[in-house]
Amino acid sequence: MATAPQQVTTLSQISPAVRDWVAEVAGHTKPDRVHWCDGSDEEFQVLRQELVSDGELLTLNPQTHPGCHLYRSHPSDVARVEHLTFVCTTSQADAGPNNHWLSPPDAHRRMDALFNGCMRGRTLYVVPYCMGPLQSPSSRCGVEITDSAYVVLNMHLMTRMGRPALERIARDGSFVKGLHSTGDLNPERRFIMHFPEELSIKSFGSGYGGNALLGKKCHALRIASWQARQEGWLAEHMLIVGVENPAGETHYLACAFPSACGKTNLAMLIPPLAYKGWKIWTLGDDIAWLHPGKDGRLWAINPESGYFGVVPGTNAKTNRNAYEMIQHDTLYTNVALTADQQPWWEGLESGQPVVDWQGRPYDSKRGPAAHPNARFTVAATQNPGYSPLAESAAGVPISALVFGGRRRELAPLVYQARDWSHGVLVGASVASETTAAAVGEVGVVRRDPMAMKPFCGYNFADYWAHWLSFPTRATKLPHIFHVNWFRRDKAGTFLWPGFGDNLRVLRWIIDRSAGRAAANETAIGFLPKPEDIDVSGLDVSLPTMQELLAVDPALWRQEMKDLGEYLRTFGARLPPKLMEEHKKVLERLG
Ligand code: SAT
Ligand code: MN
Repeated sequence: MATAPQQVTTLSQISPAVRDWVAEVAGHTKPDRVHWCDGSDEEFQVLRQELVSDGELLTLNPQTHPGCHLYRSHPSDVARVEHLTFVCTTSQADAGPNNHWLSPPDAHRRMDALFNGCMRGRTLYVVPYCMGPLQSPSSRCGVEITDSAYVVLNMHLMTRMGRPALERIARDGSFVKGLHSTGDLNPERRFIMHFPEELSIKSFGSGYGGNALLGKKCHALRIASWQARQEGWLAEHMLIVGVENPAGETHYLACAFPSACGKTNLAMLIPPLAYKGWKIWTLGDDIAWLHPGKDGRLWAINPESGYFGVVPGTNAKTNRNAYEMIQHDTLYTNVALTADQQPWWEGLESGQPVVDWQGRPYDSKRGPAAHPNARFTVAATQNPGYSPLAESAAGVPISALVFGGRRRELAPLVYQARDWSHGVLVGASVASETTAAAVGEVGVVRRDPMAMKPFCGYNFADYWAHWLSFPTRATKLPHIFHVNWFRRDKAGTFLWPGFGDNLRVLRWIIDRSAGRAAANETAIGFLPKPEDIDVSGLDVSLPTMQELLAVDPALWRQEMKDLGEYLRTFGARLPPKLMEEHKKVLERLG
């Protein structure tokens, strides 16, 4: 195991800035050992075996689930903690009302006290990583220092981690510094702090997902969104999917939905049986970095190389590819177990839970067997629909951007914004029922503009102004759409089947983008007529389609009023153009 960087690569390939920073952190946190990760499979296996020997990881049934392991996080540490997540900019206004804020000196003081000596008795792992294909000019590197081997295993699967990243950092000259310790997991001593002006992150007291895998939400969204604004691109909470029709024409869509609203399922969609010859190519399931290309289009890369997906609900019917992908070489977090050590979760549709996610004998009175935010971590290459273009340095050209939320009422199945500026308003208006992905009440509708509420590393008002600037940066911008798979009737039943059948809606979106589908012009944008969405073979009646595609002016006036109130909380920094778009919709509603 590499205890010094020159055991990973030659001295000339090591950035002195990385070496000095690691030495400084080690001096402060006082680990017993330092391990520089080379990113090799051997390293992954050794670390995994160490965790198994320590009892931190459980080997799952090797006959049914070869290479699969279960990790149980602390019961108080099972989701992102938005109330403990801060953006620390010199001026509070730069962080905006959408972020918790502390001044950088205050935040550093608080975090440095927590980190002081916190790695005594532990190993400090140095994890150099690259977000995006190693050869892509759009990619950005970082180094995460962590005292959790579980985090290292996740970073190995989720990012391009190890020697090549360390070497690229020496060439790039800059990198994001991410310092992480699980500390004592005391929720009172848990903070996730971002310093976008310094390109650094400090995270203490959690070992879970977006709190601890610093390449993901902390770097690839919060810090990257800040950098993207300065450099003229976009870092978004979007899946990237390619849809190939039977004629062999492929369109790439980037779609933003809040956490746990089906991004992984949409990115890995299985076409309905009647859709012979249609193919779905997954580029990414969570994050997209979008750059204006020389040809005037927006080009997307996925900064990640793995999936950290919600397990409950995954089965051969809802997402066959995801289900098959997680039968081997998968790291499970917080699922239940069957009597023969197979992973089990609600919605699996076979087997019986015997041990719950906390390791206790399963008792239905205590709630679900698997935690509702139980996750799988898996390399993206295990997905049968993984697009070879996910490794392309240039990324893929985007035909349409799609926003959506989880809303039982109001938002129709699909509508198209009138133009880019109106599309920015549509994105800013996204609202969704909260899910188990973050600590807090579940099922409450809240504004989640562009699905970035928990992830935008700066003031939303400036973010919308940045979005509105894109017509000056790119001449062939994609069309913008809004979808809602989650409409329900009065009895609470879903009106739309969702999952694979969402392809029927994507098809209309693609045809609109290609200028070959009709639409009704309404006050909120362009909507398909019921007959424009192919429902052949589906048990969805015409009245249901009419309900799914209805725009009720009274309800929408109320929605626009609420949206106006929300937007005005951003005060004087709000771009006037956004309020003009808002006014235009209200006028059209009459
Ligand atoms: O815990 S994560 O932030 O990585 C997952 C999510 O909330 O999308
Ligand atoms: Mn996400």
